[in-house]
Amino acid sequence: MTPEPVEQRRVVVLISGSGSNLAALIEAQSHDRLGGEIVAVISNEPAAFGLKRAHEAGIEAVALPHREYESREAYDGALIKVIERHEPDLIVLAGFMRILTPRFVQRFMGRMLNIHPSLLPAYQGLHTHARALADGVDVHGCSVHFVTEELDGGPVVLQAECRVEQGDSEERLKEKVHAREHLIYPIAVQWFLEGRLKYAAERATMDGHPLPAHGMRLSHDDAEAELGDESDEADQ
Ligand code: NHR
Ligand code: GAR
Repeated sequence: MTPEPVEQRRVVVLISGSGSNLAALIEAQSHDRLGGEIVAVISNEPAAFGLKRAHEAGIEAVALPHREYESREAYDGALIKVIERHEPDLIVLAGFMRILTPRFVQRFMGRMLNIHPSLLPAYQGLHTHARALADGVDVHGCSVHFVTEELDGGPVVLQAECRVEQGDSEERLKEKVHAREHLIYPIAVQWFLEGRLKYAAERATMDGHPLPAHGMRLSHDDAEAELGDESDEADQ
């Protein structure tokens, strides 16, 4: 008997900029560590470098400039149409810089992840590294969370810590956090696509168990051990 062909899980990635997280996801996919296939990359910024990365990887790259729409509602309506053409199982926000309307979020609720450059619930919103430095915190990091209507407020899945060292500049801190983002995002995506990670009753569950409010957390030392002294190739 011929086995049933295995349907690949389908991922659409939304970006606005460099797309280094996208590169980490593409890299994971190329090693069969993503649990699915990136079928399209969409950017609201036509000049985003991430669109080039997608194109070079043979992935459909779509520029959908928000400036050409007269309202957020109109833009999100157009975005929904493009996304639905690709019939995704998961939508991944990877440095996507536009706040999404309630209508958009409701349409894809429970199958949309974001990576945010802080240990949520600390430093929701923008300029997270500068704010962490200004506060003099010892520990900073990043979080993968389900996207809900509440900006950066959806249930957290996975975090990675990063120690803030004396003299760290905003740029240096951003680099350290990026390396951790590139480590944890492909893992969270794989968990979702394998059906282990789910969104249920406004919480994230892993293997059927509700996760704590801050999700699972990779400590600074564990992250360092994982990263070793390999350079972070995705971060260019
Ligand atoms: N949309 C919803 N509904 N919920 C979330 O949790 C979202 C979201 C859209 C994006 C990413 C988020 C982040 O990780 C994200 C999470 C953009 C802004 C913002 O203020 C804030 C948070 C995030 C992304 N954007 C401005 C706006 O008016 C534009 C800023 C710019 O273009 O530079 O949309 O931090
Ligand atoms: C990442 O650090 C991501 O956490 C952050 O933007 C960067 C995108 O980098 N996201 C936000 O700030 C969302 N508001 P990338 O384009 O190289 O992946």
